[in-house]
Order: sequence, then structure tokens, then C-alpha cells
Amino acid sequence: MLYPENTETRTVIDLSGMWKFMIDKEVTPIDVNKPLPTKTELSVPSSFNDQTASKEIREHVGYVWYEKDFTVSNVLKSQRLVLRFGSATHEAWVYLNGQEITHHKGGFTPFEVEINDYLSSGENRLIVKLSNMLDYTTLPVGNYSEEKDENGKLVRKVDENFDFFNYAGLQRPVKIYSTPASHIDDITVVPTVDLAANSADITVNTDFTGNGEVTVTISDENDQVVATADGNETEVHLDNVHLWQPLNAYLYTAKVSLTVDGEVVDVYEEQFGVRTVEVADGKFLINGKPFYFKGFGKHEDTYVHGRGFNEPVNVLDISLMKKMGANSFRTSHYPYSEEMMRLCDREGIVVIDETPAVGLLSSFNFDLSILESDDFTDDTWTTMKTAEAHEQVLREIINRDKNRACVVMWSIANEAANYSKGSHEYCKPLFDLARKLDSQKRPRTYTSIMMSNPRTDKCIDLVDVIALNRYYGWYVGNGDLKRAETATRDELLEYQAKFPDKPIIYTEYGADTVAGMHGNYGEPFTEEFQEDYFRMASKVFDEISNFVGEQLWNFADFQTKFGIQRVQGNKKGVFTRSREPKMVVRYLSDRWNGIPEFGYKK
Ligand code: GCB
Repeated sequence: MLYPENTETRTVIDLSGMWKFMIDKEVTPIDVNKPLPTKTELSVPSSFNDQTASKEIREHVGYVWYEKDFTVSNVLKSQRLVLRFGSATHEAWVYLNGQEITHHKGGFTPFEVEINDYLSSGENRLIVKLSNMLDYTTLPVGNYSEEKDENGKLVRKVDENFDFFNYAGLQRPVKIYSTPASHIDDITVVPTVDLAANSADITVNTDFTGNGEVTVTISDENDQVVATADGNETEVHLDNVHLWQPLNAYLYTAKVSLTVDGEVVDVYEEQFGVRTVEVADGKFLINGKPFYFKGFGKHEDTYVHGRGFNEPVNVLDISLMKKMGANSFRTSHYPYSEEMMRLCDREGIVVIDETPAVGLLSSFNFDLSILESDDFTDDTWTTMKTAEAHEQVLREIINRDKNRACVVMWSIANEAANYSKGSHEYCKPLFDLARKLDSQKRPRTYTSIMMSNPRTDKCIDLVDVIALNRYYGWYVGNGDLKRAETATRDELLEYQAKFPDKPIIYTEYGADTVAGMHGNYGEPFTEEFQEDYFRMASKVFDEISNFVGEQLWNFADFQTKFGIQRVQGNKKGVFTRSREPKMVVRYLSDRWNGIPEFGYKK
């Protein structure tokens, strides 16, 4: 799916700004033919939750409504016009001038619809109804229930099956873009690199509508044309190729033109990087060299914006990462904005791209001996009806991010009940689908919860990389770093011995830390404990040869639902929510700036 861009044949109208907004109290039905009965206006893109002082708005569960009135200039009316949502969380019904024009379920991927047939002359009324409800059919997974209040009125509830606040709304840009009637629909770029020869063959496949011919012109970063070709399925050869490298990005531009009767009717420019990704002999290879992941699990989470697009913070986060010597992050626990992915492409930040499959686990059981039985089962895979949503979002994320050089691996799920009977049957078709859809054949993984270990996990055969979320010394044996060190080491050695061909990374490890809290005895929650914890983990990581990456939890403190373990959110950030460093950032910066991107583990 193409990102909306201005080109010589396309115009983008950004609908960011103030939109009318109301929560739906489900008392009087809303008439989509009339202006919304509200005077409240909120800023888009952003979550709605933290933009007002109203607790009722912040904690609302159910439906909300947005309205934006817009006019399209006459010069554009002859063009094909497409309304495009970067995302709408979690389910959207879109009405233009009173007619429903599209519906989309899934809160973290873009969707679009042609609007020419629904436009009126003068002002147009765009109304969006959103649901922020989650249940056992959606991703993420929520525990949904209904109650009646004292007046007999329906009260909807979602108890999140995950550890982040259920922010919602129009959280990413909403745009209208024009194309000619004959137009380019999609472009897929696949580089095949000959590392020894320092050259690459680039296939560029173009989907288009109408009768025309496609030409492709590839330029380098100095705007010098380095190759041209004709055809909607074409391949060009690049000599002296500049590779896209972690922290040292290089982007080529494929200018794709559609010509009808000798006249260029549509043009789109897609940037792409040339690199290889491969797993071999327990190593993760980028451009043929063993790469070491240094970085974070993150969230899209900031003050006031909530989960809403916040570009200055994206820029700052990447700058802070680079200063620390980090080179990567995971889009825990949902696809991030396209703007962030494009930024990572330009900045050379390596990304593990995760679906919103979080909460696929219906019970906790810390008695591992029970889980070790071959036919252990809880009711996760009979209760959860998420297979359809999972497949849909996998298609959407791969379609959206397929050309991004920064994406080196798909994370199919976070902490699913992979120790429970039925998990393999659920996961295998998704791993197969990812392989089939991704023309770049990137490695696939899921991140595994502590209950999934070398003895209990039923799906390890599916993953290319073993990705572990581990909290020894925090959730298990809190405060006891000696025991944590032994447990960390023993488990990693067991994984390595059992699966010698699969590289192992940590995709989560961390300790809640209250910024400014100190203690003479390194107690849990102090900044001293957080540093001791990461020092302990690093020491073990360095002993394990197939251990090829550390992505700690979390980059910054973030908002969650209420809970006795959460004081205004999760405090495992190494930065506060406003991006001030905790003490440990100095230690991590020293460590990571001393670890090279390549060849750290021999
Ligand atoms: C996890 C989850 C993450 C939580 C984290 C924690 O395993 O994947 O979403 O925030 O633990 O801090 O408890």
C-alpha cells in the first residue's frame, strides 16, 4: 500500500486539525445526515482520551463520533480522490454526506476509499463512528462485559488483556489524495544482493489501473539516475551498490511512471534500501555479517497525545537511541505509524515489526511442571476467536511495510500461550502466510512469555529466531539478582544446546523504577536496582555465543490500565514518560557504544 505523497500527478490534502467529537451515550441515535450534536472539538491526529479534563471521556468504552467538514477545490474534482486513514482505533464506520462509504476493523493499520461518487459541490460532511471495544475476536484481546447501572442503562466494559492503556480515536493522519483515473496502485521492490560482487538486482513490480505502460527510473541519494527499465514487472541491475546498513542508511528512489498513449499520467516515488537479512548457524546476518541487536521494546505513548502520532517525540526517541549506541527496537505491541517506519528507514534503525496480537493467553500458571506435560492445555485456543483478525492484520502490515529496509523480522505475536495444546495449530498457518506474502522472505518470530521455555514451548520449530521476554529478578524472585543470574544463564544455555541453529535474543527484560528514587541497598524500584539488574543481565548475555541481541523493556515509562502493580503506569522505562533519563542510561550508553553493530559474537 502506497503512502500518500505529493508528486507531479498527485495532490495530498491533510485533514489534520480540529474535528468535532462526542462520546456516544447510546441514548439518542445519531443521524449521520446532520451535523453531530456536539460543540466539543478535539485535535486529530491524537488519542481522544487525554485531550480533555473529563474522566467520562477518558474512560469511555463503546462508541465515539468525529466530524470534519471539508471542501475540495474545483481543479481536483476531475481527479480520482481517495480518503485515507493512517489508522482508526479500533473499528471505524465512515460516512460522507450521509452515506456509509467504508468500514474497517483493526486499530493500527491504514485503509482507504474512493470518494468521488459521494462528494457534493461546496462543503462535505465527513463523519466517523469509532468503537474502542475489544473482545476475544479482536487484536489486541480484551475481556468484554456488559452491566446495567442503577438506572438500567447499559455500561460496557473492557478489561484489557495486555499492559498498556487502551487509547483510541483517530490517532494517525487522515488525508485525501488525488490520482489520475489511470493510476499506480502499488509498488513492490525486492533487492537481491550479490555481496561479493557488490551489486544487486532490483525487481520492481507495479500494480496499476487502466491501460498504460510503466517505466522505472532508479536514482541514488545524489539524484543521479543509476538504472532505468520498462514494464510493470521489471528488474534492474545496480553495480557498486550502496548498501542500507544499520545506523548508516542509504536509500535509493524508484520513480515509477505510468504512460498512456505516450503521455505520462501518473508518477510515484518509492524510496527503498538495499540489504540482505538471513538467519544461519545461530547468527542473525545483515548484509552477510553477524548483527547484534541493541535497543528497546517501545510504545507509541506520550503525554496528551496518548497513542496518537507525535512526530517530534519520534524524532527525539531515535536521537536518544543513537546517542546511547542503540541500533534497533521492536514495535511492541502493534504496528507503529508509517511515518515512524519511514523515519527508521532514513535513520538506519533496525525494526522488528510486530502485529497487535497481544493478550492471546487466558490463564497464568507458574507451575512449570504442569506446563511441561505434552498435552497441557488451558482454554486459550478454544476461547480466543482471533484467527481471522490475525490473518487480516498480517496481510495489512506486510502489505504496508514490505518495502521498508528497516524491517528485518516480523513478530507474529507477543506472549501467546504457546505452551498450551492448540497453539501450534493456531500459529503455523500465520507463519506460513507471512512467508508467502513477504517477497523479501524476512525471518519470523514471536516473543515468548516466561511460561514458554525450552521444555514447554510447542511452537519453537516455527520461529527463525528465539525471542524471549524474561523477568528473572523482577516478577520471579523479585530483588534476588544472584538467583536471577543463575536462572538467566541456565535457561539460555538450555535453549542454545537444544536449538543450536537458532539465534536467541531478549525482546524484554527490565525492572520497574521510580525516577529519582534511590536506596543504599539497591532495593527494587530504585534507580540503583535498575542498573544492577541490567548489569547482571549483560554479564550473562556476553557468555552465550548464540545470544545476538538485547532489547530491554522499556524505552520509556508508559500509561497502562489501573492495577496494584502500576503507579500511573508501567515504570520500566529507562527514560521517564517525558524522556528524562534514569541513572541506568549512562551505564547502557557506555555498554552499547562499545558494542559494534557487527561481529560482536564470534
Ligand atoms: C510483558 C509484556 C509487556 C508488559 C511487561 C511488564 O511481558 O509483554 O507488555 O508491559 O511484561 O512490564 O509487565
